[in-house]
Amino acid sequence: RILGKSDLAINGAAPAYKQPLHVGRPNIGPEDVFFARARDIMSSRWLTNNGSMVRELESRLAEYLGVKHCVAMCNGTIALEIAIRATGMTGEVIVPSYTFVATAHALHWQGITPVFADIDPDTHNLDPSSVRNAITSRTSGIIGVHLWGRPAPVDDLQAIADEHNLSLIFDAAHAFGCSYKGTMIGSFGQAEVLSFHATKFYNTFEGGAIVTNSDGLAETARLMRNFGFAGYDNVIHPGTNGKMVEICAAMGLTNLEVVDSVVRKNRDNHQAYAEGFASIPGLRILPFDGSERNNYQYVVLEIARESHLSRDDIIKCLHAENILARKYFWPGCHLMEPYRTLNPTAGQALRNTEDVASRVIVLPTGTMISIEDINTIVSIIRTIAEP
Ligand code: T4K
Repeated sequence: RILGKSDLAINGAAPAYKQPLHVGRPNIGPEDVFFARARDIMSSRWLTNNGSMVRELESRLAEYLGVKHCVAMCNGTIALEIAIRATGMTGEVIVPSYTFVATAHALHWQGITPVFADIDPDTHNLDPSSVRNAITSRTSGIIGVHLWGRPAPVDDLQAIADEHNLSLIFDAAHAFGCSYKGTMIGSFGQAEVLSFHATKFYNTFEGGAIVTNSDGLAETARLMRNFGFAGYDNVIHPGTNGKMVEICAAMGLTNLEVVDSVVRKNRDNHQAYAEGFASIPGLRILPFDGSERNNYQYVVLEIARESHLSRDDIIKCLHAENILARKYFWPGCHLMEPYRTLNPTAGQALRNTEDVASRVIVLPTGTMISIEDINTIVSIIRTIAEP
């Protein structure tokens, strides 16, 4: 129990937790169901290369998301790389800097320059006017990110893409099961890219997918995922190895069974955090739009600009208690290498990105966190916040 400052681990007390409380603990479906599928894989002797579990997962996911095609991949980063190539992006592509570095690396890895645009500090998502300012004669596309599972300004970005004849895809790594204006994320832009990494709302151990309503793009993505093979010995396209293995698909099929219960748990956790912080001045939990579908996977605590509290002091204090809160996505990609040196910001200062990245803490949630844990975390932060 944390009653006063002397109960805090940074002041010499025992930590609140003996074992670390992590952000990003995997949400997992019924183990017996998974192991039964694993046994089927063993007896079938079909481990990868477009196996039956991958095909079943693809059709279940496409149906769930209401999108025509789902092409499963080994992870979200390779899926991004393939989507970038399949949509013909070259030269420069505009992305937010306030995202996981994979969004930028997927471009740089392929010799394309990620040009960073700033965010709207209220939504943490791309600011369309900054995107407009970043367009040059070399720009070929835009990658919007639905950060924290909260939709990017889809309509505005589509309008800019149409006006300037640019490709538009979305990094939907955080947004499985979320909606924009009532339509499930997955159908926007030319394609959207999902991540099913262990830490995501929905996981396949590692994994990802390109989802699209375009027959042509889906076909190209399928070719690229498997070295360009169109049948035995017949290579008709450049490609790589982006295939999802059967055991990952087995995990995906199993975890689909608990998607609704994980949303409920995440929503309850989110609400408990929001209520807990409502009475602490200068702190707020970034809200989700209750009229949309959300996965509530990220609990983002924002420290007000004018607050006397320092984000890094709070993190230090939580880590001392074995609560491993994270500074996602500090400091912003443009301040990480190689981008810090290359400085691809089209001359724009990314003030909102740097400001938000210095004031955000992501807190533990998911099926492994209890309401009691949340009350403990809130009371520790309340104690730190007291004068
Ligand atoms: N685009 C965006 C916007 C993304 O956020 C990501 C991935 C991608 C693209 C790329 O998708 P993938 O290629 O990853 O499919 C983690 C994840 O590795 C990464 O997938 C994710 N974003 C990012 C937001 O988080 P780190 O560097 O924070 O990972 P790490 O090892 O520190 O683990 C995070 C936390 O999760 C720790 O507190 C430990 C806990 N954890 C982790 C694993 C793997 C577990 O409890 N169990 C586990 O099995 O990047």
